[in-house]
Amino acid sequence: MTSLNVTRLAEPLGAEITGIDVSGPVDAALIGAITEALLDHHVIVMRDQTLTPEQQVTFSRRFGDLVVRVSGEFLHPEFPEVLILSNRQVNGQYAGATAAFAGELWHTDLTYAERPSMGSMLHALEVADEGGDTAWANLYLAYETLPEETRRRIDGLKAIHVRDRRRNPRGAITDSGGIDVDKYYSVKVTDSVHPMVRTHPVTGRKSLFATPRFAVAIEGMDDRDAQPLLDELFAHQINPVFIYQHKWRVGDLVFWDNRCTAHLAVGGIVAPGIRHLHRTSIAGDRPF
Ligand SMILES: O=C(O)CCC(=O)C(=O)O
Repeated sequence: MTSLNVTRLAEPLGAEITGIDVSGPVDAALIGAITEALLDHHVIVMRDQTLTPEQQVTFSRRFGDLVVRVSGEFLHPEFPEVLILSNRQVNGQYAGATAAFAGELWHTDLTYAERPSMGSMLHALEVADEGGDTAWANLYLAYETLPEETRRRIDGLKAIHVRDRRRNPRGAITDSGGIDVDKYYSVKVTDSVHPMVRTHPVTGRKSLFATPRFAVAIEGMDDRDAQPLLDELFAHQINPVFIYQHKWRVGDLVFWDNRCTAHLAVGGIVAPGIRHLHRTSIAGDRPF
């Protein structure tokens, strides 16, 4: 078994891996060790990587098929599996998705899909001196620390997950960065219904599975009851004791497990800081 140099970064989740290079051929033993670190720490930061978009796609594919986002905006022209996140402006247009389209609300990736992402990777090509952190929350802990009565209340309930922020009471876009929001959401995507308590398909642990970005309602429950319950769960899941906040370094390749975490683009990039990242997302199973 390949052993990795893994150092925990925070109590609730997050670990750093040094001394590996995933740009070229990666053997099955190393993939196995990275998978084990992901299951143990939920967010892993592989330091000092230099990956072309093609190399990131090749490495990400070792963990499953990749998901291409349904709207064409912000996709890499040669490798559409790569979503570009950037605050750089070229001819008055952003060179990639800004936080309004990638992360300014707490979320778990692609839960509006029937089979949400199992995990995603972000590779930092440029980072700002100040601001632009990403925060992750451990949703196993969020579930386990709910009052017993709330746990009992949500066990068996299902939330309705919606891509279109215009249909989300918590989702108003305040700064679209010049993107036509109506056009962006004109791609029709069927809503998905997922259990609010999810069992991780590998570890068997239960986690809270609803975030403010995508979960807008509870199946079969009147909004007068559902919205306060969602508010309570959303407030609970971002207790600082569940969170690791990552300050990016150039070369970081962060891989997180979407089956037990939520994350947020914290924002606050101080001009003239430029933050430019490439993201890939790996297909997952139907939550149960
Ligand atoms: O930009 C960030 O910090 C987070 C991006 C994000 O939420 C995502 O890629 O899903």
